[in-house]
Amino acid sequence: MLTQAIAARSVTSFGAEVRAGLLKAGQKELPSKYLYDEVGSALFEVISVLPEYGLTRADEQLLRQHAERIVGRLPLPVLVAELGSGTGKKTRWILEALSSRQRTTYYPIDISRTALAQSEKELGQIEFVSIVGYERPYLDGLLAAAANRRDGEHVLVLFLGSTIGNFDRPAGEEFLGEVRRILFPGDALLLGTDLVKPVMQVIAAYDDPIGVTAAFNLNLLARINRELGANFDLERFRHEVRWNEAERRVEMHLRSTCAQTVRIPRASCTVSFSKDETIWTESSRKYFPDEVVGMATRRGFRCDAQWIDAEWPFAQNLLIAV
Ligand code: AVJ
Repeated sequence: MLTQAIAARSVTSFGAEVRAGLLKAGQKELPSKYLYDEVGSALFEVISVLPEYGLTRADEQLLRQHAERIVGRLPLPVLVAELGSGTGKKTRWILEALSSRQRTTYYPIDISRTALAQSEKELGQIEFVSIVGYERPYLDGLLAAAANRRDGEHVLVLFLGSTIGNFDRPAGEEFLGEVRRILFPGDALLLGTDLVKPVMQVIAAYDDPIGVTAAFNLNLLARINRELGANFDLERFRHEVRWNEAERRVEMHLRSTCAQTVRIPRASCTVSFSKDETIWTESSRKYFPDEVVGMATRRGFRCDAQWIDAEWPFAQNLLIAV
């Protein structure tokens, strides 16, 4: 078992992005990637087992049920690179199916060292699988992982959990194009996408009755307090969920319950909020199955297969670079 971590090169500063997002004219916003510090990632783990939130269960179930079929359609041998390693739990099914056919190197890519350590712990014991983590942004990490390919070896990229839904639609499609540019014809991308479903079901999934998602959202302000020395009063912000029909996305906001001013010393700024003004913290787009095929096709992939969960509409899309 070869296990090593390759450290980050440069990381854009948290403070600079917080400053830009909160001083922006119009809708204030914060990049959703900052929801996932150690506390936020732990809260997301809880979200993923809530009865109202079926996304992670559907994702994992599809991978468990279809791992053999998925792997059976891949050009072998492959190395595996995963964008956003998370806990590594659902990746197990793919790696186990692969490891009975070939020795496999798995490259989890994540800006969070905790996530890398976790996926290593979860998957480190699988026979014939070696793990090399990259603590880098997705595309930097993918470029580095793909550079390890040997003659005749293909690359399988995993982008699971509908993380693509956090991007704007155009940016999501553009991202597929960027992944494609790193790949060779015949390489594969397994893309998980949450699908359009009744609005009530979506709202309930992001506004659960015991408040885990609210805590997940508010933790972003707590993190700014911890890391940037800010004085957000968490009692004065409320978790809010909106369905944006035009964009087909669910949005998380933090609503200021009164007029207030917050100091953020290590972002060198002071931010004023009017009563009921919101900070937009995350969006999660929902897709039509054909829409995913269209996006992929325009960006140099063909959709080889699509598996859809019957209970919670979610799709695993096996895309092959053409
Ligand atoms: C991890 C991005 C897929 O969009 O559903 C869950 C994050 N936010 N509840 C999603 C999330 C609030 C989640 N993703």
